[in-house]
Amino acid sequence: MERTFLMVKPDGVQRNLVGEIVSRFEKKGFKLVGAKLMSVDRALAENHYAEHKERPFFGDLVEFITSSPVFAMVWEGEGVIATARKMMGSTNPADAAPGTIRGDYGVQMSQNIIHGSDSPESAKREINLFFSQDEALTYEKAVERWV
Ligand code: RTP
Ligand code: MG
Repeated sequence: MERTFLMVKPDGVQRNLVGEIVSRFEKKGFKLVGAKLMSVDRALAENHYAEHKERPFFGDLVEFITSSPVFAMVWEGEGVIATARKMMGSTNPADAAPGTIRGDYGVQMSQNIIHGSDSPESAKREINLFFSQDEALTYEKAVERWV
């Protein structure tokens, strides 16, 4: 079954949005298979955002993501990578549709509350970067029969 890496960024944790965000993905019908509150060190941040290394905002992005704890998660379900991105909304909260996480709670590009993997390749890479094998679980949920 498909898996994705989602992370409530420091602004989302500080603003008490962890529960709200977890709730949205639970209610949608996805399965939480891994989660932890953690600090991101510089090496992990630079590795995670390596694709943006040459961009002018890279330094600020690394500074921001290491500034305060994040809530890292692995979610499982049919089409979860693309659907989670839709539920998050556009990168810039100013452009994100109401009803999406960024559309409902964000104002600025640099504080857009949540990260989500953008492809199967990045999902695999990011899950392995943030979670050890035994931290992402495999288990049955009775409710799956009803979703
Ligand atoms: P993310 O990786 O955080 O889930 O966001 P995303 O895929 O929607 O956007 P991406 O292009 O991967 O950019 C990563 C993060 O960098 C910040 N950013 N700032 N100032 C700028 O022009 C700019 N562009 C991107 C955003 O915080 C974005 O989430
Ligand atoms: Mg991205």
